[in-house]
Parts: sequence; C-alpha cells; structure tokens
Amino acid sequence: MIIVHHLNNSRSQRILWLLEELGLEYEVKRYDRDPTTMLAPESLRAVHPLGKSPVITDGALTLAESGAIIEYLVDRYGDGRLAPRLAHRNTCDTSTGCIMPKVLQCPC
Ligand SMILES: N[C@@H](CCC(=O)N[C@@H](CS)C(=O)NCC(=O)O)C(=O)O
Repeated sequence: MIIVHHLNNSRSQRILWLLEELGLEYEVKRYDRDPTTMLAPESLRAVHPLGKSPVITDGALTLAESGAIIEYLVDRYGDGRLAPRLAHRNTCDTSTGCIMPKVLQCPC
C-alpha cells in the first residue's frame, strides 16, 4: 500500500492529485505545520531525514522529492499514462529539487 506523508498546504497535494488521476489506492498520514514557524513537525523527520513533505512509502521503499515521487509513480503504476517527455522530467527535477536553493546561492 502506498502511504503519502502529507503536510498541510504543501506540494504533497501534487502527489494526491496524481494518485487520484491514476486511480491508485493509497493511505494518507497527515502532519500539521507548526502554526508559528510553519515548519513541518519533527515526526516527519522520522519518516525521512529531509523532514519535508511530500514523502511516500511503498512497501520497503521510502521516497522524498515530489519530482522523484511523480516519476516513480508514473513509471511503476502509470502504464504509459501521464508520463511527461524526458526533457520535461529533467526540468521538473532540477527546478523543484531541495538542492536547487543551495545551487542558486553558490558564488561560482
Ligand atoms: N524539493 C522538495 C521540496 C519539499 C519542501 O520544501 N516541502 C515543503 C512543503 S511544500 C515543506 O515540507 N516545508 C516544511 C518545512 O520545510 O519544514 C519537493 O519537491 O518535494
């Protein structure tokens, strides 16, 4: 069973949307942002060390990063549906990855 570790008001909604479009069964575990800092709770870090949402678990697999999750779900369960062309996949991964802010702040 696919489990979506879902933080309120987050890009985890992309994953829920995709799962609905693919007609897959899944379970949602909800996490609430701290009302002051708006950060994710520590309990999310126990699921994945990044401590951000979305994260999915699918059997033994734990996967973070919405772009990677989307690719995984489409590849594994899509049967050709909703698969973007390769060039678009790379753009999505680069622009949404957690490493991107670090890259942009690099002085070189
Ligand atoms: N590059 C990641 C971004 C993950 C991310 O920053 N998630 C935000 C919500 S959209 C989050 O968990 N924020 C809470 C926090 O940083 O504590 C992805 O695309 O999944």
